[in-house]
Amino acid sequence: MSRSRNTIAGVDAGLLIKDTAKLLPKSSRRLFLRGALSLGALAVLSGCDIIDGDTAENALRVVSRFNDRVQAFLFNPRTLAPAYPESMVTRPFPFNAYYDEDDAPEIDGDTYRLEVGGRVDGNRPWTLAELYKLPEVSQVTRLVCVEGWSAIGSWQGVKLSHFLKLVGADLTAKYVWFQCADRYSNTIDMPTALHPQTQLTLKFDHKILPRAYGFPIRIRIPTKLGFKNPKYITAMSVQNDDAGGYWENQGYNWFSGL
Ligand SMILES: Nc1nc2c(c(=O)[nH]1)N[C@H]1C(S)=C(S)[C@@H](COP(=O)(O)O)O[C@H]1N2
Ligand SMILES: [Mo]
Repeated sequence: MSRSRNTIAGVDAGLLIKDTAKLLPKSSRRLFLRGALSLGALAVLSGCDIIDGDTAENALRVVSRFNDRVQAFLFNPRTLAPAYPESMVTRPFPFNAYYDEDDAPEIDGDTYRLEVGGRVDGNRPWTLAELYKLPEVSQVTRLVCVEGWSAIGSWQGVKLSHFLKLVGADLTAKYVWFQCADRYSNTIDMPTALHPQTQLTLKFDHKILPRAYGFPIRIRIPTKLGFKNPKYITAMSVQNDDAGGYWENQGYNWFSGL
């Protein structure tokens, strides 16, 4: 892991700067990366009212929020993330979380229920047996982690768009929020939730997800960075307010598209 100077607890400032710089106009991007761009110029670029006296930390947050708006606008709901042949699948698939693999949640599949709530008609818990009966789709796609590694996985499950329609979700709502069995959570925007490759994943390599891979449910979003792919899902909610997420709340760029 790189150990560059942190301005936000738990967040690599170097990575955040590179990320936020991506969508600045080319001319200002170079200046921004050299650290020569003033906070005043940042205020102009971001269209937000930050002035002298504000910390660089706040400026980065503002640019990051600005980028969310730009990225959401640029996001094409039909553009597909690259798919790979099964021969390229990384086995074993690497484990990553904010804790060690030994501390991963242990979930009993027999008593497990997926809570579905918020703006949905069918506000009821789902058993795994019910979920395993839903129409299955498969994808071989790459998971890209901001920490500087990536791996290709073979994922099977239900299209999240299919599941949302099945539970009578309000598809005009802004967000879908996921709660995990650890202290993790994520909020994603509705266009991303409805993207054809966004998957409620139940299997890896056509076998039920092992504990280390996020049993019993993970959400695969190949158009997003790894941290926007929650594992060990226990609840989801369709809603109009942004409930944030584990890393988003610590300053990671909310949209984090690829
Ligand atoms: N519940 C939960 N989901 C999570 C995380 C976590 O700590 N807890 N880490 C995220 C991060 S940062 C990455 S890169 C991927 C890693 O997925 P993997 O363990 O299958 O490689 O899971 C994401 N989803
Ligand atoms: Mo990650």
